[in-house]
Amino acid sequence: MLKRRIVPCLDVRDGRVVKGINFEGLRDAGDPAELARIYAREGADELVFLDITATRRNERTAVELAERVASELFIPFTIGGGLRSVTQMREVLHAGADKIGVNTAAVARPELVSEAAERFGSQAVVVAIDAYRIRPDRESARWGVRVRAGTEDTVLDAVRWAAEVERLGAGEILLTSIDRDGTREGFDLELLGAVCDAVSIPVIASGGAGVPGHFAEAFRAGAAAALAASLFHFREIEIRKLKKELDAQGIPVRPGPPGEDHGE
Ligand code: 0VR
Repeated sequence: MLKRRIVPCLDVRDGRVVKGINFEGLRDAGDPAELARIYAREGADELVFLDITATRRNERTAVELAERVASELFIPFTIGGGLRSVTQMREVLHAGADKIGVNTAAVARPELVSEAAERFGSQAVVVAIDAYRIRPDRESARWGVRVRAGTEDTVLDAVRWAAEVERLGAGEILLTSIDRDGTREGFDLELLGAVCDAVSIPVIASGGAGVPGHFAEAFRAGAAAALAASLFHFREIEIRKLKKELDAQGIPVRPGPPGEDHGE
Protein backbone atom coordinates (compact mmCIF):
# COMPACT_ATOMS: atom_id res chain seq x y z
CA MET A 1 0.00 0.00 0.00
CA LEU A 2 1.40 3.43 -0.95
CA LYS A 3 2.42 5.67 1.97
CA ARG A 4 -0.46 7.91 2.96
CA ARG A 5 0.30 11.66 3.06
CA ILE A 6 -0.33 14.19 5.85
CA VAL A 7 -0.91 17.62 4.31
CA PRO A 8 -1.24 20.79 6.41
CA CYS A 9 -3.29 23.45 4.63
CA LEU A 10 -2.46 27.14 5.02
CA ASP A 11 -5.40 29.31 4.01
CA VAL A 12 -3.81 32.68 3.31
CA ARG A 13 -5.62 36.02 3.23
CA ASP A 14 -3.67 39.25 2.77
CA GLY A 15 -0.40 37.50 3.59
CA ARG A 16 -1.54 35.89 6.87
CA VAL A 17 -2.74 32.35 7.57
CA VAL A 18 -6.41 32.45 8.61
CA LYS A 19 -8.80 29.79 9.86
CA GLY A 20 -12.52 29.70 10.50
CA ILE A 21 -15.42 27.27 10.65
CA ASN A 22 -17.55 26.39 7.61
CA PHE A 23 -15.44 28.93 5.68
CA GLU A 24 -16.60 31.75 8.01
CA GLY A 25 -15.36 33.69 11.03
CA LEU A 26 -11.76 33.68 9.76
CA ARG A 27 -9.21 34.52 12.43
CA ASP A 28 -5.46 35.02 12.26
CA ALA A 29 -3.42 31.82 12.61
CA GLY A 30 0.10 33.00 11.84
CA ASP A 31 2.73 33.67 9.18
CA PRO A 32 2.68 31.34 6.12
CA ALA A 33 6.45 30.88 5.73
CA GLU A 34 7.01 30.36 9.46
CA LEU A 35 4.22 27.77 9.75
CA ALA A 36 5.46 26.05 6.58
CA ARG A 37 8.92 25.71 8.11
CA ILE A 38 7.48 24.23 11.32
CA TYR A 39 5.28 21.71 9.50
CA ALA A 40 8.10 20.60 7.18
CA ARG A 41 10.41 20.15 10.19
CA GLU A 42 7.71 18.14 12.00
CA GLY A 43 7.36 15.69 9.09
CA ALA A 44 4.56 17.02 6.85
CA ASP A 45 4.63 15.19 3.52
CA GLU A 46 3.31 18.13 1.49
CA LEU A 47 1.74 21.54 2.03
CA VAL A 48 -1.23 23.27 0.41
CA PHE A 49 -1.45 27.06 0.35
CA LEU A 50 -4.89 28.43 -0.51
CA ASP A 51 -4.83 32.13 -1.29
CA ILE A 52 -8.34 33.16 -0.28
CA THR A 53 -7.59 36.88 -0.38
CA ALA A 54 -11.03 38.35 -0.84
CA THR A 55 -10.07 41.43 -2.78
CA ARG A 56 -7.77 40.38 -5.56
CA ARG A 57 -5.65 43.52 -5.19
CA ASN A 58 -3.02 42.06 -7.41
CA GLU A 59 -2.56 38.82 -9.26
CA ARG A 60 1.02 38.63 -7.92
CA THR A 61 -0.07 37.32 -4.50
CA ALA A 62 0.08 33.64 -5.49
CA VAL A 63 3.42 34.09 -7.31
CA GLU A 64 4.93 36.07 -4.42
CA LEU A 65 3.78 33.38 -1.99
CA ALA A 66 5.33 30.63 -4.16
CA GLU A 67 8.63 32.53 -4.40
CA ARG A 68 8.66 33.20 -0.64
CA VAL A 69 8.03 29.58 0.27
CA ALA A 70 9.98 27.75 -2.46
CA SER A 71 13.29 29.20 -1.28
CA GLU A 72 13.06 27.44 2.07
CA LEU A 73 10.79 24.43 1.60
CA PHE A 74 12.04 20.99 0.50
CA ILE A 75 8.76 19.11 0.47
CA PRO A 76 6.24 19.39 -2.37
CA PHE A 77 3.69 22.20 -2.15
CA THR A 78 0.54 23.20 -3.99
CA ILE A 79 -0.70 26.74 -4.46
CA GLY A 80 -4.36 27.48 -5.19
CA GLY A 81 -6.77 30.37 -4.96
CA GLY A 82 -7.98 32.59 -7.77
CA LEU A 83 -5.95 30.93 -10.54
CA ARG A 84 -7.93 31.39 -13.76
CA SER A 85 -5.53 30.86 -16.67
CA VAL A 86 -2.70 28.62 -17.85
CA THR A 87 -0.48 31.72 -17.88
CA GLN A 88 -1.11 32.40 -14.17
CA MET A 89 -0.57 28.71 -13.39
CA ARG A 90 2.73 28.71 -15.32
CA GLU A 91 3.95 31.72 -13.32
CA VAL A 92 3.15 30.00 -10.01
CA LEU A 93 4.87 26.76 -11.09
CA HIS A 94 7.90 28.68 -12.39
CA ALA A 95 8.05 30.51 -9.05
CA GLY A 96 8.59 27.12 -7.40
CA ALA A 97 5.24 25.48 -6.64
CA ASP A 98 5.08 21.77 -7.52
CA LYS A 99 1.34 21.77 -8.21
CA ILE A 100 -1.44 24.30 -8.78
CA GLY A 101 -4.93 24.06 -7.30
CA VAL A 102 -7.99 25.24 -9.19
CA ASN A 103 -11.69 25.29 -8.28
CA THR A 104 -13.82 28.22 -9.46
CA ALA A 105 -12.11 28.65 -12.84
CA ALA A 106 -12.43 24.90 -13.60
CA VAL A 107 -16.18 25.01 -12.94
CA ALA A 108 -16.50 28.10 -15.14
CA ARG A 109 -14.43 26.62 -17.98
CA PRO A 110 -13.79 22.85 -17.56
CA GLU A 111 -11.44 22.71 -20.57
CA LEU A 112 -8.97 24.72 -18.45
CA VAL A 113 -8.23 21.44 -16.61
CA SER A 114 -7.25 19.71 -19.88
CA GLU A 115 -5.21 22.72 -21.04
CA ALA A 116 -3.27 22.76 -17.76
CA ALA A 117 -2.76 18.97 -17.78
CA GLU A 118 -1.49 19.07 -21.38
CA ARG A 119 0.83 21.99 -20.60
CA PHE A 120 2.22 20.94 -17.20
CA GLY A 121 1.32 17.27 -16.83
CA SER A 122 -1.60 15.92 -14.78
CA GLN A 123 0.63 15.47 -11.74
CA ALA A 124 0.83 19.29 -11.42
CA VAL A 125 -2.94 19.81 -11.61
CA VAL A 126 -5.03 19.53 -8.45
CA VAL A 127 -8.75 20.24 -8.84
CA ALA A 128 -10.31 21.42 -5.57
CA ILE A 129 -13.95 20.50 -4.99
CA ASP A 130 -15.69 22.29 -2.11
CA ALA A 131 -18.72 20.10 -1.40
CA TYR A 132 -21.74 20.44 0.87
CA ARG A 133 -24.46 17.95 1.78
CA ILE A 134 -27.85 18.40 0.09
CA ARG A 135 -30.89 17.16 2.05
CA PRO A 136 -28.63 15.99 4.96
CA ASP A 137 -31.62 14.41 6.68
CA ARG A 138 -32.31 11.85 3.93
CA GLU A 139 -30.43 8.51 3.62
CA SER A 140 -29.71 9.07 -0.09
CA ALA A 141 -26.96 11.62 0.56
CA ARG A 142 -25.96 13.90 -2.29
CA TRP A 143 -23.43 16.70 -2.35
CA GLY A 144 -23.45 19.99 -4.21
CA VAL A 145 -20.42 22.04 -5.27
CA ARG A 146 -19.68 25.61 -4.24
CA VAL A 147 -17.20 28.02 -5.80
CA ARG A 148 -15.72 31.44 -4.98
CA ALA A 149 -14.50 30.46 -1.51
CA GLY A 150 -17.74 28.70 -0.68
CA THR A 151 -19.92 31.71 -1.43
CA GLU A 152 -21.59 30.58 -4.65
CA ASP A 153 -23.70 27.46 -5.33
CA THR A 154 -23.44 25.61 -8.65
CA VAL A 155 -25.71 23.05 -10.29
CA LEU A 156 -22.95 20.41 -10.11
CA ASP A 157 -23.14 17.14 -8.23
CA ALA A 158 -19.80 16.69 -6.37
CA VAL A 159 -19.36 12.99 -7.20
CA ARG A 160 -20.15 13.41 -10.89
CA TRP A 161 -17.94 16.51 -11.07
CA ALA A 162 -15.04 14.51 -9.58
CA ALA A 163 -15.39 11.86 -12.31
CA GLU A 164 -15.53 14.64 -14.94
CA VAL A 165 -12.37 16.39 -13.77
CA GLU A 166 -10.52 13.08 -13.83
CA ARG A 167 -11.68 12.59 -17.42
CA LEU A 168 -10.47 16.13 -18.20
CA GLY A 169 -6.97 15.29 -16.96
CA ALA A 170 -6.79 16.31 -13.28
CA GLY A 171 -3.95 14.56 -11.42
CA GLU A 172 -5.50 14.79 -7.95
CA ILE A 173 -8.72 15.90 -6.28
CA LEU A 174 -8.66 18.07 -3.13
CA LEU A 175 -12.05 17.21 -1.67
CA THR A 176 -13.19 19.64 1.05
CA SER A 177 -16.39 19.20 3.06
CA ILE A 178 -17.63 22.72 3.78
CA ASP A 179 -20.00 21.28 6.41
CA ARG A 180 -17.02 19.78 8.31
CA ASP A 181 -14.50 22.57 7.75
CA GLY A 182 -13.08 23.73 11.09
CA THR A 183 -15.48 21.57 13.19
CA ARG A 184 -12.99 18.87 14.25
CA GLU A 185 -15.95 16.43 13.92
CA GLY A 186 -14.07 14.27 11.42
CA PHE A 187 -14.04 14.07 7.63
CA ASP A 188 -17.31 13.48 5.72
CA LEU A 189 -16.55 9.80 5.14
CA GLU A 190 -19.66 9.19 3.02
CA LEU A 191 -18.65 11.97 0.62
CA LEU A 192 -15.06 10.72 0.64
CA GLY A 193 -16.07 7.11 -0.04
CA ALA A 194 -18.44 8.09 -2.85
CA VAL A 195 -15.74 10.16 -4.62
CA CYS A 196 -12.99 7.57 -4.07
CA ASP A 197 -15.30 4.96 -5.64
CA ALA A 198 -15.91 7.24 -8.64
CA VAL A 199 -12.30 8.07 -9.59
CA SER A 200 -8.94 6.31 -9.81
CA ILE A 201 -6.78 9.40 -9.23
CA PRO A 202 -5.60 10.27 -5.68
CA VAL A 203 -8.17 12.02 -3.44
CA ILE A 204 -7.03 14.34 -0.64
CA ALA A 205 -9.56 14.35 2.23
CA SER A 206 -10.14 17.82 3.67
CA GLY A 207 -12.43 19.42 6.24
CA GLY A 208 -13.10 18.36 9.83
CA ALA A 209 -9.92 16.65 11.04
CA GLY A 210 -9.99 16.56 14.86
CA VAL A 211 -8.12 13.49 16.22
CA PRO A 212 -5.70 10.88 14.79
CA GLY A 213 -8.58 8.43 14.37
CA HIS A 214 -10.18 10.78 11.84
CA PHE A 215 -7.09 10.50 9.63
CA ALA A 216 -7.11 6.68 9.91
CA GLU A 217 -10.82 6.64 8.96
CA ALA A 218 -10.13 8.81 5.91
CA PHE A 219 -7.32 6.55 4.71
CA ARG A 220 -9.49 3.46 5.22
CA ALA A 221 -12.25 5.21 3.20
CA GLY A 222 -9.79 5.45 0.29
CA ALA A 223 -8.06 8.82 0.68
CA ALA A 224 -4.47 8.93 -0.59
CA ALA A 225 -3.78 11.95 1.61
CA ALA A 226 -5.46 13.79 4.48
CA LEU A 227 -5.38 17.56 4.84
CA ALA A 228 -5.89 19.56 8.02
CA ALA A 229 -5.72 23.20 9.00
CA SER A 230 -7.23 24.09 12.40
CA LEU A 231 -5.69 21.11 14.18
CA PHE A 232 -2.17 22.05 13.13
CA HIS A 233 -2.41 25.85 13.20
CA PHE A 234 -3.73 25.90 16.77
CA ARG A 235 -1.01 23.42 17.76
CA GLU A 236 -3.46 20.76 18.96
CA ILE A 237 -1.41 17.91 17.56
CA GLU A 238 2.15 17.46 16.37
CA ILE A 239 2.56 15.82 12.97
CA ARG A 240 5.29 13.53 14.28
CA LYS A 241 2.99 12.18 17.04
CA LEU A 242 0.10 11.86 14.57
CA LYS A 243 2.27 9.73 12.29
CA LYS A 244 3.38 7.49 15.18
CA GLU A 245 -0.29 6.98 16.07
CA LEU A 246 -1.20 6.15 12.46
CA ASP A 247 1.75 3.77 12.15
CA ALA A 248 0.53 2.03 15.34
CA GLN A 249 -2.88 1.64 13.66
CA GLY A 250 -1.23 -0.03 10.65
CA ILE A 251 -1.53 2.94 8.28
CA PRO A 252 1.61 3.20 6.07
CA VAL A 253 3.06 6.69 6.51
CA ARG A 254 6.51 8.18 5.90
CA PRO A 255 8.03 8.31 9.41
CA GLY A 256 8.37 11.75 10.95
CA PRO A 257 11.67 13.05 12.44
CA PRO A 258 12.87 11.45 15.72
CA GLY A 259 11.15 12.97 18.76
CA GLU A 260 12.85 15.06 21.46
CA ASP A 261 12.50 12.23 24.00
CA HIS A 262 14.98 9.91 22.31
CA GLY A 263 12.99 6.84 23.23
CA GLU A 264 10.84 7.54 20.19
P1 0VR B 1 -9.91 22.06 8.88
O1 0VR B 1 -11.26 21.43 9.07
O2 0VR B 1 -9.67 23.22 9.82
O3 0VR B 1 -8.80 21.05 8.90
O4 0VR B 1 -9.93 22.78 7.42
C1 0VR B 1 -9.53 22.09 6.28
C2 0VR B 1 -10.06 22.82 5.05
O5 0VR B 1 -11.46 22.89 5.05
C3 0VR B 1 -9.51 24.27 5.01
O6 0VR B 1 -8.13 24.22 4.99
C4 0VR B 1 -9.82 25.05 3.74
O7 0VR B 1 -9.94 24.24 2.60
C5 0VR B 1 -11.03 25.90 3.93
N1 0VR B 1 -11.22 26.70 2.75
C6 0VR B 1 -11.97 28.70 1.68
C7 0VR B 1 -11.65 28.01 2.85
C8 0VR B 1 -11.79 28.61 4.09
C9 0VR B 1 -12.26 29.92 4.14
C10 0VR B 1 -12.59 30.61 2.98
C11 0VR B 1 -12.45 30.00 1.75
C12 0VR B 1 -11.81 28.07 0.33
O8 0VR B 1 -12.12 28.75 -0.67
O9 0VR B 1 -11.39 26.90 0.24
